[in-house]
Amino acid sequence: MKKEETYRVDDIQVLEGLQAVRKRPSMYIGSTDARGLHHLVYEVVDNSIDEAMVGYCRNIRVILHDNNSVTVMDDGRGIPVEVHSKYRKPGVEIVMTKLHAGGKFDKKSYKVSGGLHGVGVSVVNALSEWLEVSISRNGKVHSQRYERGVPKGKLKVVDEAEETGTTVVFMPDKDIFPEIDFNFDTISSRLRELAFLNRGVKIIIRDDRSEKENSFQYEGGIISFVQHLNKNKNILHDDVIYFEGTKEDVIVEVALQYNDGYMDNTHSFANNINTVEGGTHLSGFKSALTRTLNDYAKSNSLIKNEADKLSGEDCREGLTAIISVKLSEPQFEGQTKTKLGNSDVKGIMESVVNDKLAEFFEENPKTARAVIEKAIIASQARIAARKARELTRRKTVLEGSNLPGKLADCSEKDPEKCELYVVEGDSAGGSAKQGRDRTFQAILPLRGKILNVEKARLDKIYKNNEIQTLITAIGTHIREDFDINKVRYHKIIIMTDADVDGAHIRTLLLTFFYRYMEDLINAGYIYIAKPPLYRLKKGNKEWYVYTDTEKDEKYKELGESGISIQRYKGLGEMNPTQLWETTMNPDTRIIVKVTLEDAAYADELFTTLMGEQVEPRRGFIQEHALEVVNLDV
Ligand code: 0RA
Repeated sequence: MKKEETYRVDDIQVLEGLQAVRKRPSMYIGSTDARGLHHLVYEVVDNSIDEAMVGYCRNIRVILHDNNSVTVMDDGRGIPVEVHSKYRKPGVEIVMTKLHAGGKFDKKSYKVSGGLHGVGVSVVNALSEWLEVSISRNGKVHSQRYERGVPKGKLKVVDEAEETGTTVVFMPDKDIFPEIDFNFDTISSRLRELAFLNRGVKIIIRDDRSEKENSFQYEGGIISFVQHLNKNKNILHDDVIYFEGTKEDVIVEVALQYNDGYMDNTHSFANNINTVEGGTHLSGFKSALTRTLNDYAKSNSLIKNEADKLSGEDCREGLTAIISVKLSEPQFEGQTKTKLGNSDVKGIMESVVNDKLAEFFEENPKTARAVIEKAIIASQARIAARKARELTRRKTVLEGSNLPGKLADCSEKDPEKCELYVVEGDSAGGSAKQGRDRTFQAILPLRGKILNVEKARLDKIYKNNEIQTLITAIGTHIREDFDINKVRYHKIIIMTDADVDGAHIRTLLLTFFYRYMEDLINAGYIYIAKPPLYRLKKGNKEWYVYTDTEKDEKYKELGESGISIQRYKGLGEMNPTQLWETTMNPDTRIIVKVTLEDAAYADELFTTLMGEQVEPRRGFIQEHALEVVNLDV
């Protein structure tokens, strides 16, 4: 074959590869909604992070531009520009146009390749209206432009360079993504996570649209991460317990610190990917933790007989932990490809934690004692909770699964069509009952504030009336008994007043759902109703408006004179017809789905809002009283 022909064959393959990406983008980035769109940024950043992981890059900068293009810049070695002997093209062009060509030059790097990441920057290229890459390397700046993945001209030298590094600017293709609006907070919180996970790397994000800017750099790495997660909690010991180890080329890092709360706040990562479904690293950690605590407790006579053995849950009550592993060929499994499957990692993690935690306890007996006393109390509470739970379940069996008297149920029985309005107060509950469409809308009025589950153990939660009512009405049970197949409504809508008390009750409810029925949120069944703030009237016409901005706009449109305005302070001020029209009629109402983009952030949020320390909470509630803070994306 002549040279020209091999060239052509390669080019055709490249085009076919990128064409496949454009044809079925979801196969490569999961979806083309906001989530998929944001993965483009993460993919490019991951490449810079890889460069940082092998020790060559210290600074990464992300810029969100006015026109929704994005710049990702790093000071790594620069993508190779040298011509590749087989493909007869500069390395960068291969990286940009061939699927999975990312780590080609560098076998021993811990490539991020889990879930939706690690598909390669060529996928971003294929899905961009245009992309420009500039590389500073070998004393020159080299630059090339692509449109929808196709090179527009060759790689050219455009300047002299003193340093090295890579800059990628891309414009997501509107033919692929219905919305190309990037969310600063979403990207920012992922970048912060990456900065925690990669000690010392400085990551700056700037938003040209809003002039917001954040800079993240943590010399403490995951120690800083744990301190950050515990910052509003009462800690049981001052220093974060930290260890790292490398075995069979797997790097293991663990940081942990106990607080006086009741939740397990452990987050696991593999190659910087948040393994929300857990996996072998997490199970290795859990079993080593349980074993080490029990061994220490036994040998120091803190527990006497086999029956008092601490369970895994006892050992993790009030625990905040980050476990992070880096390995060269991670296997990601599970529904969302966020479960680490490599079986050897369990033993590696276990032996690192067994050895080093036991050693730490021997050297720090005060901390060991505080941790184990906490676990012993947890174990006693667990036994009490089991009794309470058995009582609740027996009651359900004896009395049949009687629905609570306060619930005004709907007549439809297919959960998919049914909605449950959880309403603040009896008076609004009364209006909602009269105003609703009873075929598919059920109403559950809640009296006063519900129990703050952040500050109560399971046994108390089982005994609380409002919570029992909620559990029975929804039908799924909670925690280990939770069964999503028993859900009675596919829309559970929280309807509270648009004031600070309403925001508080809403947060109490969200905290309960997050801590005890998290899969309802994951399934997308939890919503928040947005009642109007005002009713405007001019002549015999009237309008409901939902925000102050909307109100101002309406005023401009109508002129100031002759308008009467009513501000709704509470749902109770609306009569049943108004409540139906504004907040319950599916054709006109506004409801917002609650999602959990970032579990670590959600935890922080709920701790701040509902946890022990009063001062940060006050600031937070005032700051965010009337919005749901990142939960509704
Ligand atoms: C492969 C090899 C080398 C660097 C990179 C890839 C690299 C890729 C990206 C993507 C964004 N920033 C990046 N920085 C570096 C190094 C080859 C060598 O110099 O030996």
